[in-house]
Amino acid sequence: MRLRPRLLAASLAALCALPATAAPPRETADQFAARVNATFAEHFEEGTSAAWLSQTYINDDTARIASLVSERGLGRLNALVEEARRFEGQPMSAASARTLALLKLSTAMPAPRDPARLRELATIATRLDQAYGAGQWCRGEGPAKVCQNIGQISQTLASNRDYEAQLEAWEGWHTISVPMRRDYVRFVELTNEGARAMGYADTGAMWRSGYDMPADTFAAETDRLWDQVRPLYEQLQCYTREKLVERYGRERGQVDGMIPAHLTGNLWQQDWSNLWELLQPYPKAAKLDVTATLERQHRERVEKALAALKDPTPAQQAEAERQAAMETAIAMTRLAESFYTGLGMPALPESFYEKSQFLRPRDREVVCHASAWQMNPDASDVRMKMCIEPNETDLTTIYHELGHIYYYLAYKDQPLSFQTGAHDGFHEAIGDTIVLSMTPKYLQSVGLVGEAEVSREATINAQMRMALAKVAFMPFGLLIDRWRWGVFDGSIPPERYNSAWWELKAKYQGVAPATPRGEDFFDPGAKYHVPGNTPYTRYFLSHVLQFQFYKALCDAAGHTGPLHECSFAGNPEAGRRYWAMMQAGASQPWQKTLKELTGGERMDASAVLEYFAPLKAWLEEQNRGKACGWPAR
Ligand code: X8Z
Ligand code: ZN
Repeated sequence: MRLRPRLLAASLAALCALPATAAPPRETADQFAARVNATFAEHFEEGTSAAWLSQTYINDDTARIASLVSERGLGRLNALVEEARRFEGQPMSAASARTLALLKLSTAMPAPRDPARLRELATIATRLDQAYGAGQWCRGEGPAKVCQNIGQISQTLASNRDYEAQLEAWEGWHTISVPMRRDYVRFVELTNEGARAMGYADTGAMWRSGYDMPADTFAAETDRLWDQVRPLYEQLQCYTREKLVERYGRERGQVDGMIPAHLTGNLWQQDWSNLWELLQPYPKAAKLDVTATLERQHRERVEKALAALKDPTPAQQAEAERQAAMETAIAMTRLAESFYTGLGMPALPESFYEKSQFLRPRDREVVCHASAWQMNPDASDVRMKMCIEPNETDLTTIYHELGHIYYYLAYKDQPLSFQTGAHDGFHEAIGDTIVLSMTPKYLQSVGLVGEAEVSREATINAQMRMALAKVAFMPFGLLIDRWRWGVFDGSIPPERYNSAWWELKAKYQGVAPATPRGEDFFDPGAKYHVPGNTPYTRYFLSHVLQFQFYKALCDAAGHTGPLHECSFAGNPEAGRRYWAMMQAGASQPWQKTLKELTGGERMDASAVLEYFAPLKAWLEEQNRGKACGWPAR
């Protein structure tokens, strides 16, 4: 998350920044901007350390410390924002003006000024975050009680194609958020109070203001981009639905033309890669089973570790398996790192490997949702936090997280207030752009798939593989904040939280629950970014931007031929241009940064459409004669 950690880091640092001392009597605006940066720096590490601990050791003590640090930080931010008003209209450098403009936006959690309500907000936010991290689905009572965590539930959805087993797992995970609802209602009231005190209509309006353009213009931009990609998504939805109908029958394989929520191999229907067996266009052409390779490599490590032990005790056996899991996770991370260093970027500091969390710990609860952290102002301490399993999704997530990490490393010499993405979608797009370069040829070159085959069938297979991750995601990337924008502006009141959620799921994704989901549930809370309060439109934007970045870097690498065939792996010129973009951070409006890389200053999905043109034509052919679409669109 932009880094939700980074964001969090920025906000905490920002906040923690307010010195108790009064401002110098004749401080100029430029001096004030410098003081903002200095106070950010002074309090940066207490914020990141407290947040890191509360996510990697979930308990009441770490919650207390994280809440307290957050409370102080948000209080300091409020004070700085108040002070900044003194400088409105005064002469100052362009950089200072930008620092002051970014100040209010340095948190996603605007806080009330009233100290009691500020404390309440900080406490609720930490509690929601930890509740998600510790979330478990339990059945049975007493000694017969059996619980599953998100990793185990996700594994069922990923690999078990039995209708009932998937439904049970999906419903099971959605029990974890029922108790969050009360806290969330209050959370909304409190952040809205904070947003209004800063001059915004509500928290959603504040979030929409972070894009170097008026908030309303920004909202309209997201509509425009969605209109560009919707026809492609609708073809994919139709094809997938029909395959599910073939597999489960018309009664159970669809709901009013929509895809049943528990049948996509993913808890939130945001990534359909796990349906590969069902959806692969040409089963006989080029195998692209990266997960199978990673699993095999992992099994070999386990066998090797076990072979070294004679008559191991169960404890020794568990230890050997754990060691092998760690080796696998590190090998996957080193592979991702080598893509970046292959572009000419620096190696990760050794401390990254020492301090990151790669596996789910065996002795405590943690937030497993992947994230990347800049722990200190000079980015000498950067970390990743994941619970890595040997599969393709986790591999691409590592490439994604390292995108955040390399952004931190690239902009570390900027003043702290510019040490963030050109906008948050840029931050999310860095690693994903690299994932687009993971073509069958690249995968073969790193030993993850066999001989890369060149044929129309192989192309369509490769395109489908990408589309199940990227195209399937797009409406999901949009709808989370469509829901939150409505929640924050009051058009979705608490008594409609769940029904509005499913209306949006229907409208954008063409996805529906198989069983009734009334207001006794709180299904949005079962998605990390809602209890974690990470804005989500960034991921939608990223899914557009990453194709623009990719195209520009392919051009820089001298690629000719169809866009989807390009990999800029190992190309120093692409690496140089990418790094230069990242170094700018948020020091200038994103439009300028985008122009420097791509030549254009608007976000635009035409590169998405260019990339997927072969698949779109193929899908249209497959869907011919089918009644595509769904009434709730
Ligand atoms: O949250 C993430 C990353 C961390 S920034 C793992 N992503 C979104 C999600 O998982 O919902 C990456 C893609 C979308
Ligand atoms: Zn991310």
